[in-house]
Formats: sequence, structure tokens, C-alpha cells
Amino acid sequence: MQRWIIHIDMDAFFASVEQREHPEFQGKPVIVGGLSKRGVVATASYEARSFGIHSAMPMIEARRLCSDGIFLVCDHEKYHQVSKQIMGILSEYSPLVEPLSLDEAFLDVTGMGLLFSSPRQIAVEIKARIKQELGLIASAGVATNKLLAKLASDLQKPDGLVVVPPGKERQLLADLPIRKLWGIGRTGAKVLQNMGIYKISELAMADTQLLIKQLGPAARELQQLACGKDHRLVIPGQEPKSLGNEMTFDEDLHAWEEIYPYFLALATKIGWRLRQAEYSGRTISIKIKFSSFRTITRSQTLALETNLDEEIYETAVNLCRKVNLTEGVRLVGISLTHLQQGIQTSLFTDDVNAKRNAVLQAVDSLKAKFGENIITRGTLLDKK
Ligand code: TTP
Ligand code: MG
Repeated sequence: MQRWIIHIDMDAFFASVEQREHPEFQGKPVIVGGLSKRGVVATASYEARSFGIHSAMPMIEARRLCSDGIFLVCDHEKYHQVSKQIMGILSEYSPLVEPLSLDEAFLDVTGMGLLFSSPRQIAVEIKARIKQELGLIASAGVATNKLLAKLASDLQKPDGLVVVPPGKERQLLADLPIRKLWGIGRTGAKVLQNMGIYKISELAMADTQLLIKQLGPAARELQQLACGKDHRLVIPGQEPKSLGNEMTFDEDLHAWEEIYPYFLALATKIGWRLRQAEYSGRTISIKIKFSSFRTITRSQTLALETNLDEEIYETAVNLCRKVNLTEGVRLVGISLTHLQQGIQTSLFTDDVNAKRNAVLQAVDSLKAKFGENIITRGTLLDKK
């Protein structure tokens, strides 16, 4: 039976959610991201993109390009809620839905032809329901595998719908630059360009042995992808792999005493997000970016998983003790991996954690009622 995969990707996701919530922002350049002096753009509405604004651009530059724009800070909780609603709609069209991020997912709709006239028709219907029920616009790609479906959803954005018929796979790929191919990062692209390979079609036709010499054994699979062949399955219901936050300081910091409160703020935020989602994690990683942009990470795996602010914070501080502060620090981050759903068992292992848990439960119920910012630690008050 012919395999059919749909890739759905929301248009200007964070910005569109904000425009939906504030009708007065419709049709206007909306820029969402970090608003501190050194914040970056998370996304921009298509109106803002026409000024040259894009994701990951320093916010200062975005303000320079579009001084009349509407600049908003990210509201992750809101975007998570909307994301759940989107995934809910998708799950009505296939038991095989694989979310890739908050705003995109693959669906395997192979064999659904019995219920719908065509795979294209499923995509049409999904787009219509997202628009009607959520007031948001999605782009869709429909193809015989994941690689092509993902590329196709990007081709006619915004409000796109591109179907790649069987047999037209290589044609779709031919003129695209190699960076568009899954798994080719900046380094891989450089190696290929040094070999005179710029387009996907050139990679498809290159000498396989030569590619393996330059890129290692993974080159074989890469070349298969370049030919439009991709056998990867849609794996449903994947759990999030990590959860983290980071912040960039307005000015570089030079002493641990100044930096630790920010780790505490991050740990508090992550702990809350974990408990909200009913997750806990075992491996805690810190990230530090120095003035020179040199970036390091350190991690520690705990004996038992946690979602307690204090435990996350203490582990982060412990990890910092192994780091030499030889230059200023511009960014710090914490993330948790090895996540698992459910209650965390370390709560019951010692009195300290049991007490912490009791306090956090009280704090959480306030946050749930009145919003995350209703309560702040005394030590963080001046770090607002
Ligand atoms: P994308 O799907 O890459 O971007 P988008 O939905 O804003 O725009 P489009 O798909 O129409 O090109 O990312 C989804 C969301 O993820 C985006 O709205 C904001 C967030 N994001 C970041 O926070 N930082 C980033 O660097 C990127 C690329 C996205
Ligand atoms: Mg998107």
C-alpha cells in the first residue's frame, strides 16, 4: 500500500497566537521574544518579516528595522495550551501522530483512503478545522515520506498546502540547497560545498565512496535522502526529551554571587513547568555562555528523578563549582533530561525533600490560581 505522511506546521506560531488574542494586532508587525537589552526574536508575524525580521535575530536589531512594531514577551504556558489543542485535532485523523515541537507534527495517514477521498483531502480538512476551532493558520505538506512532507509544508508558507505525488520526489528536491536536507548542519554543508556540492540533486548524483570518505558512514543514508528515499517511521506520542530555560543578562556578570540568583530563578521556573506537566527528570545540565561566546555545559545525573526547585538549584550550583570563572558570563541556562511522567519518588526519601514538597504544593496552588508571577522568592525580589 502507498505510504502517505502529512506534515503540519503552524504559521508564525507564537505571533499568530498573540494576534488571535489581540484583534488589534491583526495585520500588524508583531515580534515575540526576549525583550531584555540582549534578547533575541523567537518569531515574527509575516507582516514583521517583510521588514527583514526573523527568528534568532537580536531584538535590538528588530527594533531598528521596525520601530513601530508590536514587541511582546513569550508566553510559553499559553503556547503550550494551544499546542495541546492542535495535537488534539491532529489525533482525530490518525493514531500515528508524532509531535516534533510545539507547532509541528507528522501524521501517518496511510490507508485512511477508506474514510477520506485522498490524503490531500485530510490535509485540507485539518487546516480548515485548525482555522475554525482555533483561529490559526497551518501549512501542510503531503508526501510519501517524512523528509518530503516536511519540505513540502515549507514551500508555500503561509497558508500553504503542497502535495508531492509519488514519482515526483526527486523533482521536488532537485533545486533545493543541501542545507534543506535533514541532518545537514553548517559543518556538513561546508564539507559538501568544498566538494562542489551545493544542491540536493548534486548530492544525489555524487560518488558514494567519496562522500563516505569525507562525511563518514552516515553519508550513505544522506545520499538516500537526497534521492527522496526516507524510510523513517512516524512514531506516535513521543514524550518531550528535555525541558529547560535560559536567560541572557543585560550586562556580563563576573561573580558567582551575582550569577547564582539567576540559576535559582531558572530552577524555580523549570520546577513549576515540570510539576505542571507532571514530569520529573534525572539529569540536570547547566549551560554557561561567556563574554567571548565560548559556551560550556556540565551535567549531573541524580540517583532519583526530581521536580523540586531547590534540588535543581543545588545541583546547578554544584556543577558551577567545577567551572573556572575566567571571564564575564552573558548567559546561563538549566535543562533537565531523562524525563519521566508521574510523581517523583525522591519526595519520600528524606525529610528535607518532603518538607520542600509540602511548601511547593502550597506555592503551586497559588500559582495555578493567580498566575506564575503571584509569588516570588525573597532572594529574587530585586532580580525581577
Ligand atoms: P517555527 O515553526 O520554526 O516558526 P514559526 O511557526 O514562527 O513560523 P513559520 O513556521 O511560519 O516559518 O517555530 C515555531 C515556534 O517556535 C515559533 O513561533 C517560535 C518558536 N521558536 C523560537 O522560540 N526560536 C527559534 O529560533 C525558532 C526558529 C522558533
Ligand atoms: Mg511554524
